[in-house]
Amino acid sequence: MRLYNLLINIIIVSFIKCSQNSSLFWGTYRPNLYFGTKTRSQNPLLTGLMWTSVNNGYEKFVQMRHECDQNDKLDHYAWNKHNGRNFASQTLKDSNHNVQISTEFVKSLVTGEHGGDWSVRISGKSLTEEENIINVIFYFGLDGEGTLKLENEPDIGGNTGYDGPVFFNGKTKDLGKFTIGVVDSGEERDLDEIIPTVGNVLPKLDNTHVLGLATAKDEVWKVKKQIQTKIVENANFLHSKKHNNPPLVRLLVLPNKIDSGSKTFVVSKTLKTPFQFDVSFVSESIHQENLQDYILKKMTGEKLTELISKNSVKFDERFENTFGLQEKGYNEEEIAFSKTLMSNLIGGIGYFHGKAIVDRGLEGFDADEPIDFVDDDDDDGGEDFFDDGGSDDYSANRPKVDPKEEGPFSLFTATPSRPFFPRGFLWDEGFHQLLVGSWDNDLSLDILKHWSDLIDSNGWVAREQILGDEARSKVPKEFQVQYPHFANPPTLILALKKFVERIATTYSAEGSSYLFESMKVISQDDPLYLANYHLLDRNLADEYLRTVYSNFRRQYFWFKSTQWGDLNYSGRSNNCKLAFRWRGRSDQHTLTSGLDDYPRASPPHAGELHVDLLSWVGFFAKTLRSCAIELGLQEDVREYENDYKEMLISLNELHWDSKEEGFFDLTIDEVTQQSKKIIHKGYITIFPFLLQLLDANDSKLDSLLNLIKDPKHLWTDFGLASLSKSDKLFGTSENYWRGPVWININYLACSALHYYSNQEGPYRMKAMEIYKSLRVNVVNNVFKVFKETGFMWEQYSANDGKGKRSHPFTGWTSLVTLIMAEKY
Ligand code: 6A9
Repeated sequence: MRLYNLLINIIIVSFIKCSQNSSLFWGTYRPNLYFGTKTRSQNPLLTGLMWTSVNNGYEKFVQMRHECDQNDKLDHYAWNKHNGRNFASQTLKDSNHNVQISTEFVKSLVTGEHGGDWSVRISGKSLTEEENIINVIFYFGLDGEGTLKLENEPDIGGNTGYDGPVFFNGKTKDLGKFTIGVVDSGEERDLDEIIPTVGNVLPKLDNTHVLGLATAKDEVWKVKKQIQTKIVENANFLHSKKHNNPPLVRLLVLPNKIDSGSKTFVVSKTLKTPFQFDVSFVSESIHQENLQDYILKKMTGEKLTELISKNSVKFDERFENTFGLQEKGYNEEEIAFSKTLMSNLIGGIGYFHGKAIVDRGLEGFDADEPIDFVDDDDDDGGEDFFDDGGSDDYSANRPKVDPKEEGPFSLFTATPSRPFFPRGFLWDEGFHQLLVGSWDNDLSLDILKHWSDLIDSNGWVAREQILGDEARSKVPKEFQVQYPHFANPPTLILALKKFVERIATTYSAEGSSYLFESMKVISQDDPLYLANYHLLDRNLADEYLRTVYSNFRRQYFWFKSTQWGDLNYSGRSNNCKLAFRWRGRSDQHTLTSGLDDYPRASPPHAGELHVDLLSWVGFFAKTLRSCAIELGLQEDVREYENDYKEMLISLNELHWDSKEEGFFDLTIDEVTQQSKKIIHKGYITIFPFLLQLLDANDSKLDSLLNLIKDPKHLWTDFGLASLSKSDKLFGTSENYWRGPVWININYLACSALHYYSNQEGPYRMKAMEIYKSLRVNVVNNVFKVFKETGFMWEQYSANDGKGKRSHPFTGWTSLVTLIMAEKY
């Protein structure tokens, strides 16, 4: 009998598991595009959106929007709501083409095996009184095996196009059989009436035009060029027929030609504002009825309007239940802003598959001597971080250059910035998952699992995940190679820590009743249910934890065995056993630390010790300890406790300076050969505080609080500055981490201040006061700049609070939502 129950349980669990995964099969996983979807599979079906205006001349026409690009100068583009599973709505304001586009995506979670059905509504309106004519293109392509076919009678002439909806059917291993429909749902177009035509050879503008291309595997992402070429060729061809100089609008139309063996279909519409049409994908596996009917009756038009508004209301309710911003007194505009922050982090999630480039030529070499990058000292003080091309040159004695392809690997991850860095970054991701996980536990676990699978057998994981050609196309050659002896802060354990805390709250007396009660009233395909799946059974939670734990443990030992610091220099405390040094430094940069140009010892020295790295590894030990407790691994617990104790000793004895009252890096003086501190007050000075490694009674906490709240040092009206305003290097050179305010570190500061203001101790009230004003400063400034510019930014000026560098930067800047909600 028990065996029977067990069996049933296994079947149920694996069934739910399957729908759990399949609810993440489809998504807006091409964050580098203004809009695009993708399946999480190795032969994905990709879709994408493009638009341009056609009545403003040829020069404007060729500025066709596709990939997010700062040079497009969109006034604004952002997801207003995105729940990560089945609903996403975005607005894109493009005054250069005088149009505002909306993309509203809805997915059914009645999933079957192939990820369910979805629809996206594309709509547009003019930004002025005048109406406008926009060419909108939607394409879908198979990257790999499978077939795709147009179901409408083909347009033999090539220029008439299709009146009414167009349908395609296809079949792949991962998707089974499916149908795609493109259906008008807005007003009639009437363009053929208002735009003069001469002769009947010219394309009908009220019709939809379809091009089929035989794209090769992994080439669908390059399709824009081909499309543009085809349109221009067609325009030239039509023009050559000399129809009394018809207007450009009549000529710039996609030809209706279908290559044999087409893998990509491009659907083009010339539309008068306001316009609206729907694209829908339905999977045969979950339907009995005719799929075209199903698309027309259930997935588009009024039905879709209903689905969108229902999901939108649900999103709002869940957002308030999760973050309680209304209850905290925020107004509607502030709450909408905060939804935008979170939605863009989630809308920045992508799925990447492909090879990485790794140079293992140096592995094992760096036993005692650093093989450091050498700067070519051409610091020109320019704004552009990437100007400093010299920082990646190796010194002449570099033993071997041996970059090789590895993989393919698959990575599901959020991204820091859609136009600039649409790929995974190790230490950014840990910050991202703080917010993702507080919204959707299981989405975060899925991402964390992908990253933990990338930790190699030595315990290393590359800082930048540049997987496949599409991702690589955005990265200059000299930045593509990853090195297996270079680190990056192990922030993924921030996410792991949060998961362990969620397990603890769920299984505490109040927590469990709350979660389980709320789960009872919703169906099992509700996004909220799927979001909490692994928390509904402690065994399942622990099973997950166990799989990732062993990988992170390996990463922990990798840090200890490769990033150790040399304690055998004179003038260093003999009480100390553990200290650390970032490998891969150059004179001006420590890219590995994540705080790229924060001033360190110059020139670099093999005897350096880095306080931020020691803090990270200490935090790592502390977090793995709590994982090991949850998993009942006593020996591991003791091991982390011993390490942690040693690391605290090193922090205090090596890095603390009682005169300067802060924690600092150490190096070896070239002349005296003595150990000395590198005094640059800033983020590094307060790292043990940021990661909550200090005891609440420690007077060092008081010193650091004084440094933080001092306007001559870190305090600004916009958040904490990365480098003290009194430091001689403040604001100098690239000025990347030499002053500007970064939100990830300000989140850590808020979190630590909140923690210390809730701990008994002499500095409690002081921490509380600072906390309150820091929180208000950070939130108000990011909000203000968002209102003024329409964007979230990579960093904010310490002088005037203005947004700086990449934008939209929707990675860790989105942590402002957690600061508003006071979720730490
Ligand atoms: C080089 C240039 C289009 C720099 O957010 C990602 C990282 C952070 O992890 C790091 O702490 N950013 C911060 O100092 C951006 C780094 C991007 C490097 C990409 C290729 C491509 O130019």
